[in-house]
Amino acid sequence: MDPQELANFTTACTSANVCKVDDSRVIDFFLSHDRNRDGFLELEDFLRFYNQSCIDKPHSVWANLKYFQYRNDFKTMEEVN
Ligand SMILES: [Ca+2]
Repeated sequence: MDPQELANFTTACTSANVCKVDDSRVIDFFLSHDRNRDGFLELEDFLRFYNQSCIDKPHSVWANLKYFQYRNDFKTMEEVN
C-alpha cells in the first residue's frame, strides 16, 4: 500500500473529509509502520497495525469493519442478502 492508497483507505473508513496524501495521519502512519522505509506498507505492517489496534482501540476497528459492510459476525451484508 502506498501513501495515496492509505489516504483513500482512511477516507473510506471515516465519514470525515477526504484524507489527502499529505495528511498528517498518512505521514505519521508511514513513519510509524513502514518498517523498511521503502515508502510502501507491506501486508505484514498493515496486519500488525490492525492486530495492535484490536487491543488498543477495538471500537475503531469495529467502525472500520462496519464502513466496509462487515457485520459483527464478520459476514458481509452482501453474503447475507
Ligand atoms: Ca515498507
